[in-house]
Amino acid sequence: MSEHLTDPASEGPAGGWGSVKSIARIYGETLANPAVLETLKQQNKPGGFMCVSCAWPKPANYHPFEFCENGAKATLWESTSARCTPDFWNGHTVSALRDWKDHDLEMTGRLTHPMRYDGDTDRYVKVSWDEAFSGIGAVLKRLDPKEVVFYSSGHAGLEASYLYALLARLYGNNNLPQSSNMCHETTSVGLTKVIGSPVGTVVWDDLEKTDCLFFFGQNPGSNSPRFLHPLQEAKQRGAKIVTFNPVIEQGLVSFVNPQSPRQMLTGEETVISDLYLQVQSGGDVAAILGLCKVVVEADDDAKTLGLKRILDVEFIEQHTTGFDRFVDCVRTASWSDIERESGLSEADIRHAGQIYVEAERVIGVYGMGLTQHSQGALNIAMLVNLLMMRGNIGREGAGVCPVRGHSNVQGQRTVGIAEKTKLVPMDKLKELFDFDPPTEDGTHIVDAVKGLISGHVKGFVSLGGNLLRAVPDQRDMERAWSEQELTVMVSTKLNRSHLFPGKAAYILPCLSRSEVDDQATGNQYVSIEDSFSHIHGSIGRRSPASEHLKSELAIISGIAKATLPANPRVTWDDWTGDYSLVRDLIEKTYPEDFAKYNERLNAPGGFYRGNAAHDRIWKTPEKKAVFTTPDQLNSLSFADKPGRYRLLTMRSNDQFNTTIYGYSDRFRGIEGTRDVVLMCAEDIAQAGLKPGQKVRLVSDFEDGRRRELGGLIVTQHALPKGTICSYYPECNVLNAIDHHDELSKTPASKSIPVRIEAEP
Ligand SMILES: Nc1nc2c(c(=O)[nH]1)N[C@H]1C(S)=C(S)[C@@H](COP(=O)(O)OP(=O)(O)OC[C@H]3O[C@@H](n4cnc5c(=O)[nH]c(N)nc54)[C@H](O)[C@@H]3O)O[C@H]1N2
Ligand SMILES: Nc1nc2c(c(=O)[nH]1)N[C@H]1C(S)=C(S)[C@@H](COP(=O)(O)OP(=O)(O)OC[C@H]3O[C@@H](n4cnc5c(=O)[nH]c(N)nc54)[C@H](O)[C@@H]3O)O[C@H]1N2
Ligand SMILES: [Mo]
Repeated sequence: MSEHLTDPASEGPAGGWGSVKSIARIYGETLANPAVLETLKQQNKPGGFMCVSCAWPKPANYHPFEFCENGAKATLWESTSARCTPDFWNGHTVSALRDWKDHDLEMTGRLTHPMRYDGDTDRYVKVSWDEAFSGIGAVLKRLDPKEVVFYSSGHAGLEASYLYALLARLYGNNNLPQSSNMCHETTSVGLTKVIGSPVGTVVWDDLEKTDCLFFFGQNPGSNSPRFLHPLQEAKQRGAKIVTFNPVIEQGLVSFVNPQSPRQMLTGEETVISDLYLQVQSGGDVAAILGLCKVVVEADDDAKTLGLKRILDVEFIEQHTTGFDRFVDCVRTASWSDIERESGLSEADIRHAGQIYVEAERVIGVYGMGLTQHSQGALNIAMLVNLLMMRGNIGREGAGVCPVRGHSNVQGQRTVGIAEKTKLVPMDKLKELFDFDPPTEDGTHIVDAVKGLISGHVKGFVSLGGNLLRAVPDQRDMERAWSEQELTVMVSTKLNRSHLFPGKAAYILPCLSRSEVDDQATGNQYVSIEDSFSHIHGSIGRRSPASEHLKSELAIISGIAKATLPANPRVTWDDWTGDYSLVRDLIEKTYPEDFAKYNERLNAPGGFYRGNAAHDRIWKTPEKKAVFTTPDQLNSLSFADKPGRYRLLTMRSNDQFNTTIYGYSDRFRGIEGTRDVVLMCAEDIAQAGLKPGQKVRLVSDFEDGRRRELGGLIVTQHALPKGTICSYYPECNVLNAIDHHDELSKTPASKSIPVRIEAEP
């Protein structure tokens, strides 16, 4: 495989004028008020608001414009001048809107009023907030708490999230699944198993000191573009970057810094990856095993020659368990098996292994390319194995770095949005609020979807998100969703989950984070936690999109007051009037993480919540970090067979999850449509297809169910043989809810077995 690859279809480097043009296009389409440019300047800085897009950390020494293409688009998208008012529904029925694209639904603009579904006219109609709350409260009081789910997508701040979890527990369940169940749950469960921490160990300082980064299945150019800045700086000081990814992602190839006038004018690019290896989908276990083999061999040589050891023997002996068994497995693994399972050559893996061995401080970065597989947790454990061999965890400039998705997805978990009771200090809740918290574990997303499909779940409250569109077995979900007694969606924009209303259904429109949140004690701060476990205050300064909007926190309080019996310790009105009181409660519940919370709220760069594994304290049952011996060489749950492909569901830079900004995937050279399936030339020829031809993907789970997605245009792309790609969320009709990571139940969205059928 050649170094410095370029994707032949791509329009050039990440960042650069392409990103400026792309932001300008969204600005034009959303007709955002020019004042939004002032808003963008406040993004991700103390005294400003924290980006609503991804969870990438915010540095203490910020740039004049501390936002990226992705964050700017998210802010513009929220600041649109379009409004989805009650009048919109005069012209449209809910059923008719089901034929609309995700993009067109959100383009209707910001939701302005609380709405209730009216079955007689098949439309949403305006209601007052009081009517909405009392309507919701009446149904919730009637339902058995076990039948109700409180979902959250990782947008809402820590204060609202804490109260949301409290609402569920006071109501009587721990049914608090979250978007991370489809995302980094593999990290929460998998990393905890091996290093005793559910989150990454790297902090900003490590990024500045590292001399090598290994990327596995994370795409910073599209999904966390501000990451490109420290990557560029790392390259400029001579650090090496090695990437394992089936797709050539432009952000990992080269970058022109839009904040550098010189680079913008000269078009000078920074090459990001020194070596880019197109591992096949699901092939990382074998690829990493190969890297470990190189390390062991180099260590053997060093021992023979009496040189400094390559293994960090002291770390391994003092801090880990399971090494001997693992190293036996490494020694016995054959290169031919490794080549077959990874899709890479021994020579390429040796090259990458050599870079690893020569680097003093290595960071292992990963994303959905590792987590969303049937053996996603094994993928992560393998990466941790590799890092631990040379003591690259809990040391300056080194560590494991999962890159989180939603801006506060990690933080919501920190403050109690968790379905597992063992993750929550229930005794503290009992003491603070004088009630008996429910003791039974609640539902994970997979259980919630199954509960919906089987009819056991009868009510669903969603704090943000678009669950119906984000999960597998979407066709079943559509039917099941609308059979519920109650659906409540706290949302900013219209989406597909609103179009299958339950018997009682409400859309509750909320403020976005960049907007003024005026309560009894004035404009309120909220806070969020980034991927590096730093907590940041955030305050909105823009006028709200509608005078009828409420904050997420106020909406939760409204539902709670209408549903729960009075409790003198539970003072919803006071909390809504002053969010610092909620921060006091968070501090009382989690004193170690949140000491002096209100005082430290606006510390530049955020305040660090700490992470034991970062200090080499291992909160595993063994009190050691654990080497994992793989019992399979890939992360799949199915075997290859003729005509079966591994479908990888992908994101473009022109979407944020189910929010589709537009149809320009400029990094991959796909313009004007998302109805494509990417395949390599050899696969196209072997299947007897032609580029441009329309095909249908049919999932190949052998469970007797037909799941299909048609109308996809065969598009030739530089991919490993057998790996094909098509877009998320459209592909969610193809995945099965039982196809998930074995340990954490994260849906395996990156390895869906499919067949291809030509369409007439
Ligand atoms: N613009 C934009 N930004 C986003 C989002 C968005 O949708 N759009 N979503 C947000 C959210 S919630 C999340 S979780 C993150 C997601 O961000 P990422 O973690 O980057 O997620 P993906 O783009 O789904 O997949 C990452 C990469 O994994 C690669 N990959 C797929 N299968 C494999 C495999 O088997 N092995 C390896 N090594 N690589 C593989 C894909 O080619 C892709 O480049 O981004 C957040 N930021
Ligand atoms: N096939 C496949 N499926 C996947 C994935 C994949 O890679 N492939 N990725 C998975 C991942 S990583 C994730 S995180 C999930 C995402 O699943 P979700 O988090 O459920 O989905 P989003 O698309 O992020 O939610 C978008 C909606 O959130 C609402 N919203 C936006 N901002 C706010 C706000 O500030 N407050 C509130 N209350 N609402 C707001 C808007 O109404 C918008 O329509 O999807 C998962 N599903
Ligand atoms: Mo995510």
